[in-house]
Amino acid sequence: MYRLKAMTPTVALAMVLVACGAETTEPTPTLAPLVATTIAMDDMATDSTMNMEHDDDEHVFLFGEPAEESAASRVIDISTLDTFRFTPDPIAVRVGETVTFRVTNDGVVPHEVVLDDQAGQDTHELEMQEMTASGNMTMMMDEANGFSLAAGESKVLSWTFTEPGTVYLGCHQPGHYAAGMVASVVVEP
Ligand SMILES: [Cu+2]
Repeated sequence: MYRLKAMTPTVALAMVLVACGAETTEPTPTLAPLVATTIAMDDMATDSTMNMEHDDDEHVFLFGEPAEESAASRVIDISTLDTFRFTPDPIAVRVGETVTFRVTNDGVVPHEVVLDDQAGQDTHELEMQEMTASGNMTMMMDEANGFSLAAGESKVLSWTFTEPGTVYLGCHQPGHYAAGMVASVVVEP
């Protein structure tokens, strides 16, 4: 809770900046507004009520939800490669199925795995680009829908898929996503 109170002035400032930015063609690209705007956009994307008590770490997923590893009916082994690819790709799952993705970085540079729909991938890519531009750290923290992987590292992500369609595993290390480091997860009805 202390964190939410601490965030409130920043979010309020960001909202003013966003409001200003909407009226002009290009907000001044200084560091502080970029970071603040990212926070504000997160809140707007996940909470239409703009509730200031909302935890900005919470992310609403339209295609499923995180699951306990013990609930998974199968394990799908995935590798991240320095050729900016995931293998295998595509990956097929079924609606209602809970699976564990066991992802291993078989490359020598850091990679990451973010499970999300196209909008989520776009948002995360923008956040990573802004962090890179600002000179801040570019390794994402472990989240409900993803993590970063050092060379040789292996982590698991368990997920229950609830809607048919195609979602994605994306790597948003600088330049990787643009180079095509995204795999399709086809959720079959
Ligand atoms: Cu990568």
